[in-house]
Amino acid sequence: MFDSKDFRLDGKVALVTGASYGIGFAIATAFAKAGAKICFCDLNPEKNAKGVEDYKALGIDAHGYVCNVTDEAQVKEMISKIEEEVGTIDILVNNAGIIKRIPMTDMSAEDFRMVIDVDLNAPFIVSKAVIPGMIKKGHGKIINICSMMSELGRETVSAYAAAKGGLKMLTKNICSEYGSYNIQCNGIGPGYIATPQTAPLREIQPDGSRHPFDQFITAKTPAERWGTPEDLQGPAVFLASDASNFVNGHILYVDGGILAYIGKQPQ
Ligand code: NAP
Ligand code: GCO
Repeated sequence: MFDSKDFRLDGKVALVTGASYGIGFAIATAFAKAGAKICFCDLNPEKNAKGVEDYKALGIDAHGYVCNVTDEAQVKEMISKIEEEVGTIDILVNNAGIIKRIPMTDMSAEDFRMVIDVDLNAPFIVSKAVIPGMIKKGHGKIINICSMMSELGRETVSAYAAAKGGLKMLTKNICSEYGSYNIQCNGIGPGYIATPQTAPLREIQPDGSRHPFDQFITAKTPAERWGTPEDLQGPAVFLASDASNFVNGHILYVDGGILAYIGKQPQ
């Protein structure tokens, strides 16, 4: 029987990686409004401390941790601290991510590996660290932040596309391997969202005109605008809540329609 309380997250412990600002901050804020206790981590201690203050300003008592999610020892230490200080994690969002926009033949193998490390290896490392606790609790929700680049390619983003395509398949594999433990692992594939990560693609040009990529994206998006981090809040709460208990291994694209659209015909 449908109950709107199924969309609530009261008492749940959520960890959102990379959430002192941007998409992670918006998702964690929505989880808090739905009743969850919030833990988040970032690399930069100053940004992390500012994140704690920004949550506080919204009335949210968030627990901030400085942790490099590519480092298995640091991740294990953070998960133990969260278990002691807040409780066993019910909801994990693998959100921390980086991009390097470099043509493939100019890109060093080291840069390629760094992107794969943060965008693909880290979700493996953090998921691996929380799944045993979820199995003990008898339930768990993992949300991997994928991308348009889980489906599409474009110039300069070979490492990012390889990582986000891999993350889509890691999502399906976690679902396959741990679905029988009542763990749901789904992905969210944001469209083009206005955050620091995409700021270079929206820079105003020296002649005052909009960046050509900015114009390209609004033309390619049926909604005719960039997404905002807030556009991801409802979908994330849904995938974190009991309302989605039979949704597993799914990638929910939140893209204003980009993936459905062949693009404008030339005038
Ligand atoms: P953002 O503004 O650049 O924020 C990225 C966050 O990840 C920051 O909090 C950063 O922390 C953290 N981070 C990076 N490397 C880390 C590491 N090794 N360990 C811990 N934290 C780390 O990015 P965003 O635009 O909000 O994107 C968030 C996620 O959505 C990413 O996975 C991104 O690929 C994905 N995404 C973004 C878009 C978009 O259009 N913006 C679209 C689709 C998918 P520090 O500041 O401390 O480094
Ligand atoms: C890029 C962008 C993208 C977006 C996003 C799209 O350079 O094309 O940064 O990759 O950030 O992931 O969904």
